[in-house]
Amino acid sequence: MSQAQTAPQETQAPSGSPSLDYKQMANAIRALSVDAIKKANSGHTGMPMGMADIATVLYSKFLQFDPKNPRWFNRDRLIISNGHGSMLPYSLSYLTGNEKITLDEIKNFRQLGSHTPGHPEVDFDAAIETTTGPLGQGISNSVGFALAERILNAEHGENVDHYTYVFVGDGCLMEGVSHESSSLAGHLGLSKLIAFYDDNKVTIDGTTDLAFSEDVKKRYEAYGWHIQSIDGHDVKAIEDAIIIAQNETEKPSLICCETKIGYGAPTLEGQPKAHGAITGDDEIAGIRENLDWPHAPFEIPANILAMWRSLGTQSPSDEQSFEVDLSSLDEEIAKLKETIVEEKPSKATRQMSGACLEKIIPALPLHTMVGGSADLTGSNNTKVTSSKFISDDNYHGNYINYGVREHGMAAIMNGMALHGGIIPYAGTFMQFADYSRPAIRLAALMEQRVIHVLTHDSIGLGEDGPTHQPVEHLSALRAIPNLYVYRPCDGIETVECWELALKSTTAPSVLALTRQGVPTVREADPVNKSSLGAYILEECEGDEPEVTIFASGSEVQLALEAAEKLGGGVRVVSVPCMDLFWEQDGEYIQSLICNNSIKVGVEAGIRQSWDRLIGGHGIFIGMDSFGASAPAEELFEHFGITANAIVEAVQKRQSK
Ligand SMILES: Cc1ncc(C[n+]2csc(CCOP(=O)(O)OP(=O)(O)O)c2C)c(N)n1
Repeated sequence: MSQAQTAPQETQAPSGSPSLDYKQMANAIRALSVDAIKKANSGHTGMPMGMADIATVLYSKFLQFDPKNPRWFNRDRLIISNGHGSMLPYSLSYLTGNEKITLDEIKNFRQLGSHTPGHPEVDFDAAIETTTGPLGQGISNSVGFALAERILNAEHGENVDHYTYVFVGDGCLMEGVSHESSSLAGHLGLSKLIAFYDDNKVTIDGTTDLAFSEDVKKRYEAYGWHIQSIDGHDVKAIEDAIIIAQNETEKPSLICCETKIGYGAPTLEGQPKAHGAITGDDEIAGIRENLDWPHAPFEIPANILAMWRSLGTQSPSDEQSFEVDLSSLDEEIAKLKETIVEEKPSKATRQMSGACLEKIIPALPLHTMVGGSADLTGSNNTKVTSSKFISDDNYHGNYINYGVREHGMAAIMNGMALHGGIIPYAGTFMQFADYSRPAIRLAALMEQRVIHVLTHDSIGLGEDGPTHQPVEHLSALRAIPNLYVYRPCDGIETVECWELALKSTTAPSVLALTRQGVPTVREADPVNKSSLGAYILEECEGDEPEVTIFASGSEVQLALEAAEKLGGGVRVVSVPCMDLFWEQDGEYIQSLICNNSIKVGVEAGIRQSWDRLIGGHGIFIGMDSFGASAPAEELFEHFGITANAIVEAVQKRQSK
């Protein structure tokens, strides 16, 4: 570390504010990070020490934020994609006077119940914009933030007009999801997205040349980004680069910042070993000496703290609300249900979903629902007549061509939901949810209203074959906590499930929809029965059922057929959403599952999530292998998912 790098670089701040010593301000981040990680005896010291100068310049000279109002809608967003460096944002929140991240929180880093968990977990009050840690997600979220900002700006002008900044490391840029989302960001010309690449040439296993030899700058240039390269410890260079990124390009910006991981550490600076927790007493003493930081652990000198506390702006007290407005939803839902009951269509639930969107979307303000598809628009039925495409020269729209980028799409949707003011929804085939699963999981963890329209939900898609036929997916998706998996059986349930997904403000939803036609089985009913998760669709004769057939989606019609063939003692329960069913009160749950009837579960997927409903002794009619390529009806016969198969299995059990 050269002397020049430790020398204070001061500038004159506006009158009344202290003049800023950027180097010592950055060293405050480094010291807090070292002290918190030493105390927790775990964490990642290298990144906050390497990126501290960039963060200091960004906060001091550019970032639009109000420390007293971290939820200010028009604030700039800063996303920390290399989330292992979580002590960087926590230090920034504390230093700038965020009320939630106190010094005690810094001292409680990584402890149970603290607001300073190991990796950043979305917490708007703490100025943490998104949950990161799985590398590549944050930069992809940032594309969603930047896109949401442009879309809302097209409608609201200067009231929504801010930058999205993102810190990324080598790991993020290696991950495939970042390739997908960065490519789309370039295509859409998201010029208010500015990424700082922590180009320290170090990951965990060693130096990046072990596995990463492409020219990242050329790659991003090819995506349509504006590229700069700077010394990430040079205050002036950082400032100049941000000014250029803001003013001299119409493209998203990648500022490649050459940094030293663990900057200031006597033996570990620049070494892969600096990536993790630096805890050695000698090394830490050496850091204090090198950084000219003689202060005790967790002590920030008053003059340095005053510099940090002078930053930020006061947000306007009369900011308008950008909450989504669903006030006209109920009326549209009621009308849709009436029409379906009258017309009794035998259409695929994906078509009924399309018909539902056709009415709902134009009834809501233009940007309430921003849809899209990973190149399967016509199959997913996600676009409606009133949908307007978003492009690099027109953000005044509500439909995105995501291209064949399922994972990027899901992570971008998370960013849009986190930004606020928009409900993102988009489609692909259910089988390809495997590609987007990491982002779906994060939406659930972050409690974000993101809606995945997953069509072609079983062997019922037919001839495309086992590569495209989901088998384990329904159970696998149900396994994600706080994700609501809806599998409606007809048009009415489809509308009800859309209503529930749209009103679900603290969870993402999956709508599992058929490719093949299904009959309308529900009668006129103003009540949203799907909200119970499972409900009696057809009651048995007598007080107690002899047989209860639980079924979801396209298999509900088979359950009804089987019940008719079996005669009076059969109750049919439709199960549009298991997750919701298990949230009902105990009495209701017991009323459906605690009786002596023979229990049958029917779903063209694996048994895994059904045992809790039907018990270990229940009969399951479904899949236990991959599917096959053939017309759908033949496949249902071939795999034994038919009304007759249900009847036979029940009769066999009854005869025992
Ligand atoms: C998807 C994913 N894979 C693996 C990891 C584990 N991991 C955390 S940091 C890291 C290396 C990241 O290197 P870089 O981005 O260069 O960070 P730096 O070493 O500069 O801090 C890895 C492999 C992870 N967090 N996420």
